[in-house]
Amino acid sequence: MNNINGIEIPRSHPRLKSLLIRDRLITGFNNGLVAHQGLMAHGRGEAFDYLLGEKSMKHTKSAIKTASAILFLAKLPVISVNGNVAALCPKEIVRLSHIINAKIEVNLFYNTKKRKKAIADSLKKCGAKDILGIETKSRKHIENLDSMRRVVDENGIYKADVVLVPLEDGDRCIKLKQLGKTIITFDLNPFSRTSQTADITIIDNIVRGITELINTSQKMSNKNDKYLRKIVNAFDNKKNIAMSVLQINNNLIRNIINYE
Ligand code: PTJ
Repeated sequence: MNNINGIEIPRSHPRLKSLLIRDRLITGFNNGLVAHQGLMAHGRGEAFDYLLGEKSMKHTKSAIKTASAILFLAKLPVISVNGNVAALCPKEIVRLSHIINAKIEVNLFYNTKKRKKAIADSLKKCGAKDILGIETKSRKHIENLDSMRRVVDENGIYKADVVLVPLEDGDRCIKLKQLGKTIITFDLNPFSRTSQTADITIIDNIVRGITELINTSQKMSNKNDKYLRKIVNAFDNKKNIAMSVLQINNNLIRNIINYE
C-alpha cells in the first residue's frame, strides 16, 4: 500500500507510477520549487506519455547515447534546471552533472528570487556544490529574448557550448540555438517548438530518461573523442522525432483495433 496525502493507494493500482510522479510535483509545489503553471505543464506531459505508451522507446536510447556523447565532447556543458525538473529528479541531475562534469544553472520562466533560492537549496541538499543563476553580479541577459529566461549566468548558459534544457518552453531554445549553442532537451511532446528546434530531442519522461542518460554516460566516460564523434555524426534528430510520432500513431491504431 502506498500513502499519498493520507490516502492509501493499493500497489495493484494500474496508474500507481503516474500517481507517485504527480505526488513529487505536488510536494515540490508545497516546498516552493514548482510554479502553479508547472502542475499544468506536467499534465500536458502526462497526456503525451499516455499516448507514447508510458515506457521508454527503443529509438530513444540512440538519442540518449548521442546526448551523452555531445555532453562529453563539450567544453562547457550546462544543465538548466526549472521548477518541475527540481521536483522530479534533483538527485539524478546532480549525479549527471558529476559524471559529465557539467555546471548546473537555475533558469526559470516564472522567475522569482524566492523560488530560485528554494531550487538551489534543494539541489545543494542533493550534493551539488555550486549552483549558477543565483548570484546577481554574474548576471547577463540574452538579447532579443522576451521571457524572463533571458536572465542567465555569465559563467553558465551565457558561455556554454552545450546546454541541456529539459521541459523547456520554446522561445529560449530557438534563441540559444541562434547563439550557436548545441541544445539537448527532454520533452514528451514531439510536436513542441523545443522538440522541433533542439539538436537532440529525448522524447521520454524525464523521470525515466534521466536514469538511462546517467547509466549511458557512466559507460561512455572512458570513450575517446573519435568514438564519441562517430555517434554524434550518425544521429538524425528529424528521424528520431518522426519515430516517436509513428509510435503515437501505432498506439492509437492498436487501440482502435482492440476496440473493434
Ligand atoms: O519553473 P519554471 O518557472 O521555469 O516553469 C517551468 C514550466 C514547465 C512551467 C515552463 O517551462 C512551461 O510552461 O513549459 P511548457 O511550455 O508547458 O513546456 C513544457 C514541456 O515539457 C511540454 O512540452 C510538456 O509536454 C513537457 N513535459 C512535461 N512534463 C514532462 C515533460 N517532458 C518530459 N518529462 C516530463 N515529466
